Amino acid sequence: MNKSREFNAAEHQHVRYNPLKDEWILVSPHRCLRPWSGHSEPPPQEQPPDPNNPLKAGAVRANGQRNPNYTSTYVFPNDFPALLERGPEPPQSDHPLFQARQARGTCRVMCFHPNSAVSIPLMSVEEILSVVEEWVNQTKELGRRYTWVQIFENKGNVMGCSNPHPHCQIWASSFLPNEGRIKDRCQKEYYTKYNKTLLVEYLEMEMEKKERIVIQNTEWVALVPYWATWPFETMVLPINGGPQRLTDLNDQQKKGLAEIIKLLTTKYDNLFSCSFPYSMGFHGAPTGPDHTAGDSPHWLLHAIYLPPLLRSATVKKFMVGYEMLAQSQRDLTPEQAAEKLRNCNHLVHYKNKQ
Ligand code: H2U
Repeated sequence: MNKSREFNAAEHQHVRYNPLKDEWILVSPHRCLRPWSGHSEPPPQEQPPDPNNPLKAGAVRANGQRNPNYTSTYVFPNDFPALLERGPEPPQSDHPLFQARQARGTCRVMCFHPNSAVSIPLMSVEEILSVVEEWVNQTKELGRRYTWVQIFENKGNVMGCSNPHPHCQIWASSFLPNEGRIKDRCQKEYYTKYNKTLLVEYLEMEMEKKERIVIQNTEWVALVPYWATWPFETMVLPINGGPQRLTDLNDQQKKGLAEIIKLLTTKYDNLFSCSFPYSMGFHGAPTGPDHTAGDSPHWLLHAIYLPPLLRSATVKKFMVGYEMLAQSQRDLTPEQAAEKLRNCNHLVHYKNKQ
């Protein structure tokens, strides 16, 4: 260990600022000096696909409806939606401690592929491109009516994913949820203060520093954010043109997004030789009748991957005690996580190795 008093981010405890959320995170890299073999443990046993999975092509769902024999992506209304299109308004209170507002919305499930045995990294770029195109269509359609369209994929039991068929969910709401509201405020404040888009400037600096970049192509960069909270958290950012929403993407950006998603998720799976669990999703400028395209120069569209695994396929990071009661904490630095991911094979998936 470097015993000198000079600060070294890879050795010495410090807190880092997340300007997107106005939050701090405690980084404790000295705890990584605990021995870590770095080897991969055997992956958890994967179950064979359930022939009656309700998300499969041709299967009967919980509400008795039969899915068509779809061959690409397929979107259907969630049979157990958390948000409904209509509902009575809650009574208004004039007391600041008892505020309630109306919440309207709709929830959909989007199957990525008819085959239950595949996941995004095992799909072809063309198949992932169909997913990207459907994400854009859904955002376009729902964004006309709703303020926020949240696309998210929960992958793996450990993330509470209830169904192993490759799919994501789309929840569109009449209100700005907390994450979107805080990011909107922080980016707006930054833009007002510096006359620059926070994430455009951040990406420029990251591309110069190159310390936290995991992989890039001509259109996108995947990096571990300086302020990452989850051990192998990444953000995928567009290099060109500053798209604010998924609906701003041109054909090249859509194709590039499909490519980088495949490469990044292949790295993830290869890191611990397992189907890497995560929650991922997109954040872009708010939508709805109040927000017309191009009116949010403080926003840059980005994807976020939040995976819980820490040391192996079976050792996950818990965000519990200190994290729940004080603030997020990590051991591995974002730079170390980026290096590990950079060094992972992204061309051959471990399941396809000879
Ligand atoms: P998760 O795996 O991320 O939980 O998503 C699966 C969703 O699919 C879940 O929200 C829905 C569940 O409500 N679903 C249906 O809408 N119909 C079904 O027949 C099974 C599951």
